[in-house]
Amino acid sequence: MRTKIVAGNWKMNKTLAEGVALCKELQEALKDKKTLCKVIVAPPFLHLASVASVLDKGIIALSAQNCADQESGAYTGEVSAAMLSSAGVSHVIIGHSERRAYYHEDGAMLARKVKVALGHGLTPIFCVGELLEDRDKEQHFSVVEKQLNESVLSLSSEEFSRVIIAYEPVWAIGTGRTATPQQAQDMHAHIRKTISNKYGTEIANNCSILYGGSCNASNAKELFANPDVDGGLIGGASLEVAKFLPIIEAFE
Ligand code: 3PY
Repeated sequence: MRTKIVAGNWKMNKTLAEGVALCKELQEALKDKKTLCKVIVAPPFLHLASVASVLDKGIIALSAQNCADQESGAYTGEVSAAMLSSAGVSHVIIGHSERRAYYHEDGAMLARKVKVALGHGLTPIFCVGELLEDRDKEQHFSVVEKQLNESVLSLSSEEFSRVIIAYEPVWAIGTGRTATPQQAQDMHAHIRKTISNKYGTEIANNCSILYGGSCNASNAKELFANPDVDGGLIGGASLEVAKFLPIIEAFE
């Protein structure tokens, strides 16, 4: 049975005090619950060390939203994988479509980020997803396959087995539009097949593939019921416990 996961991507939201308070409230709500999935939160960089000091990692794991593609040195404004690891971070989101689009992160740069993250014991949550025009041209499968090929499919089997994949169709991010459960299942099955072709069925079957893109309390159950959807990477709905908790509880 592969790990089911619900991860909250806070993006650039919450002050430091609000972020720490949100984590404490979420932890309190989860403390005595038997959840069927692993819960991860991904606050902004600035919040990570403070959040780490109040989190019980057995209840909530901590992720960054990005990391540098270099080890260390003269890279003003960057945060390295080693720094994240030293602050108690265990996961890092890499290749979110907002980073690809607004900060021009390409496949080669993302491949370096994945490698550096793995080298410091971090688990990459590697994001893929097509634009609406790709889907309209029926090129969504090939676009996602290319993103995988460019950045994660040249890892060794041992390295790849530590990677989580998140499928986030760009047309569903921040738009209120969600992929239908069938669209999500079809893409997740395609991703798993692509992984299997490269690394074999065992590694493919053990890989958690999350759905992201306007996933919320009202659609999570239907999305997560699909055999190849192993949970969600949640944007806006992770910013309030009342909205995030029902998503965590959506597994049956
Ligand atoms: C969204 O749900 O909008 C996301 O981008 C999650 O990463």
